[in-house]
Amino acid sequence: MEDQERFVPQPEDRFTFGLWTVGNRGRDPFGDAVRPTIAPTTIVRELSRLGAYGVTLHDNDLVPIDATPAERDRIVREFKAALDDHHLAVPMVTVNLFYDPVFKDGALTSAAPAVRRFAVDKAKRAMDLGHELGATIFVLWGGREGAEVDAAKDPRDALRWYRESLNELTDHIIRNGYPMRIALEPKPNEPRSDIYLPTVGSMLAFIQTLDHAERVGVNPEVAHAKMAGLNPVHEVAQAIDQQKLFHIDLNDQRIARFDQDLRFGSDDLKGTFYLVKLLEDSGYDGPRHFDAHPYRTEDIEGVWQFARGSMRSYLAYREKVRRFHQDGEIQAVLARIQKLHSEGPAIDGEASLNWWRERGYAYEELDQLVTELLLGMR
Ligand code: GCO
Ligand code: MN
Ligand code: MN
Repeated sequence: MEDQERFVPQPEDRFTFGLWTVGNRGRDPFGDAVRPTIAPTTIVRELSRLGAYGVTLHDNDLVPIDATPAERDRIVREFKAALDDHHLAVPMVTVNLFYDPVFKDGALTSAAPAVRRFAVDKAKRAMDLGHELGATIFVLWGGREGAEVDAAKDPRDALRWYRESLNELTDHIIRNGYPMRIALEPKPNEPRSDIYLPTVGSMLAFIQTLDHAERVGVNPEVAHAKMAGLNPVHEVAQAIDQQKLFHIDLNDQRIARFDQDLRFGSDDLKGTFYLVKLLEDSGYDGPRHFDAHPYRTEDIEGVWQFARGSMRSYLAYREKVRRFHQDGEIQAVLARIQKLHSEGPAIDGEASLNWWRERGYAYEELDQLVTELLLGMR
């Protein structure tokens, strides 16, 4: 295939973007917006033109929190018309439980029953909206579910409220007959000093305590794992191992920084390669969802460059994975390593252990080949 064609995204590649990603206006804690608002229907048109499969949204990315029922219906109708016109899907929706000041000390884990009630009802309405748009995945990111002052709230209470809320949400799905599953998104901190259930592992353990564990999985994010100092590939692998990878947020992040939301694959080449390799080799067939922000330096043109670049990079990494599997030298080293393990001396006491003590594993050779593959030398 021609180089140009090979990296042109197609709907079957299942690339999706949140309305809030390309729509991000570049606000940060130190400065105001640098870009105008882009209408959701414009985002739909542009993403479709660029070859994306779908778009995702928080309830309030589309419908303002104070919209009347009539306004809500009109907005949803116009949005659906744009989706139809441009053949874009909405595989996932989520709920904003972090922006409204009412959530400043948590939504589903607020100690105030009235706040928890409002949060659960808001999430149910977002599920209804999602179902109306055809979404089968509901992401829950508990950005405000955390603490600065542990004296104020017993974390065991917070977990109990979290569990009760989630049980009510799975009941809502089941009672309405929605073909929908929930994907919990862990993050260690930001905006809270510490967020409850900060890693994929903690989420997976918590899910087992829910009434309908089969309906709940995870939505790991590259940046969140790195913020916790973890290896995102290992986090995602554990989710796959438990058949709980319901969705994924792709972006990039430097270790020990604030939440950067960098363009997918733009910083950590080797880490990204292994992540794409894992997704492709495991047969993950869910959306490849980008949750990142264009740099604050960009105008609208830069926003579309960002979207195009995210998808092109995924395809370029995928191509490298293909080459990895086809590269004679890499495969020969792998075969040697495999042979070493299968044909090395079996368990027969000290003699065999000494043999294994002295053995080299050829991982230097393998790693150099991977490095050269990524540097375009192979
Ligand atoms: C973040 C999160 C969010 C969530 C989104 C979907 O760090 O702010 O990654 O972008 O993914 O709210 O629930
Ligand atoms: Mn994030
Ligand atoms: Mn995310």
